[in-house]
Order: sequence, then structure tokens, then C-alpha cells
Amino acid sequence: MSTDLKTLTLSLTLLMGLGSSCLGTEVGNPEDDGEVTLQLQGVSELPGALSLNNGVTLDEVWLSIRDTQLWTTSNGRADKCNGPKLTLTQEHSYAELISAQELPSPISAPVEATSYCKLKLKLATPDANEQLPEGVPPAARDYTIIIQGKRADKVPFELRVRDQRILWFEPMQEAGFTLSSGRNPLLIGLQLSSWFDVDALNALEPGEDGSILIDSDGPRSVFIKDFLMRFRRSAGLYQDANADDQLQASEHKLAQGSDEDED
Ligand SMILES: [Ca+2]
Repeated sequence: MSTDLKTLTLSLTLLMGLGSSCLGTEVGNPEDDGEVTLQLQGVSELPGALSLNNGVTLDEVWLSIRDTQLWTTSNGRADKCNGPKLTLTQEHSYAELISAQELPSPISAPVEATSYCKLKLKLATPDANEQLPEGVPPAARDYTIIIQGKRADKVPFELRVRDQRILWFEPMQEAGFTLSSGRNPLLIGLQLSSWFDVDALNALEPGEDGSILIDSDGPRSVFIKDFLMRFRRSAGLYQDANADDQLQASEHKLAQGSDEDED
């Protein structure tokens, strides 16, 4: 594992494929079905699952996502990314990046063997009538990203962010990336050590209980804005070439998380 990127056991396994949506221009029923698995992982350079090279320790990281879609290329070019799209899932998934949980369950669906030019994940809080799966923290009703950790000085902090934007992944190659008719295990790796401006984190004053709360409803909007930019840029879509549910340094990055804000 020494030459590998250390992967924190993240836990989202999304099996992506042709979904149930009828939105927009959808790809037709594939005859040569492939299958895509998409697992989200927190990635760090250091061995020792929770400790990052900047002294920060992460105990729990929850993400709430839905409306996962893939766009096919048209005329073999990813820059004109307006081909038919696949709706992979519209359901909510709650991913915990440290303890390898994905709730309520892995999602699976077939996928067409062709080339793709964009991946979309939408951060979203649940609708009022949606039940949270057992095990998901109640705060996920109001926030899409929930992080519990400690600074290098052991002061605990909690980040609760209500970002409901789309997380786009743009392809590394002009021609996009290809999924085959067999299994296509993919990983979304998030570089945890790039998430925080450590000087800014260390400068935050703990509250009376000795901990730090960074909340979308609170006054630390500058910190949150900087975190969200880092969070979005930290994400990459990778091919899990050896299908071991772990990201190795040798595995190809297919697409890069974007800070673009388009909807
Ligand atoms: Ca691997």
C-alpha cells in the first residue's frame, strides 16, 4: 500500500446504468449492456485512515447526493457535450466516506457501452416526506455535507454545509472516456488533505463547549466558500482497473471535479 494512494474506506457504491428517468434526451435501450459501479472514496497520502498530512483528523464525512447522470459524446468530441444522457439514479444516496457505508443501499443499473463526456452528481437535501435511512445523521435533513473531525491541536470541529449545487466532472481527454460492455468499476476519489485551509481552520475560535461549529447558517461563510471550492476541485473520477474498490496511484483519472456552477 506504500506506493498507493491511501484510501480511507469510503463507502459509496453506486452501480450506475440506464435509469428510470424519462427526462430530456435519453439514450435508448442498450443492446450491449455494460454495468458501471461507482464508489466514492476519501483519499489521503498518509497511511492511517483518518489522519491527514496537514494534522487534521476526520472521523465522519457524509454526503447526500441524487440525480446522477452521464452524458454521451456526440461526434467523438467531449467539448461538444450535448449527446443523449443517461439518468443513472434519481434516488437519494447518503455516502459516508470514512466507514465505507452507502445508504440505503448500493444502486445498480446497466450502462451503454459508448463514450461519455460529463458526469453529474447533485448535492441535495431530502424532500420533507422522505425518510432518512437508518444510520444517517438527522442533520442530513438540512445539510448536504457533514464533517466531524479534529484539528492538529485536537480541538474538535463540525462542518455542516447546505450546498445544493451540481458537482460536475469534466473529462481529462478530448474524446471523453469510454465504458465497455462488461463491468466498469469506477471510483470517485476525493483528496481529503486539500479540503481545508489549515491556517484558517486553526484560527477559528472554539465555542464555550471547546468545539468549533462551522455551519451554513452561521457566520463563517468565507471559510465555507473556500472549503466548497476545495471540495469540488478535490474530486476525480477514476477507473478502478483492478476492481479492488481501492484507488491506486496507477489508476487512470477519467474526469475531474469542476468548480463550475452551471446547472
Ligand atoms: Ca483499484
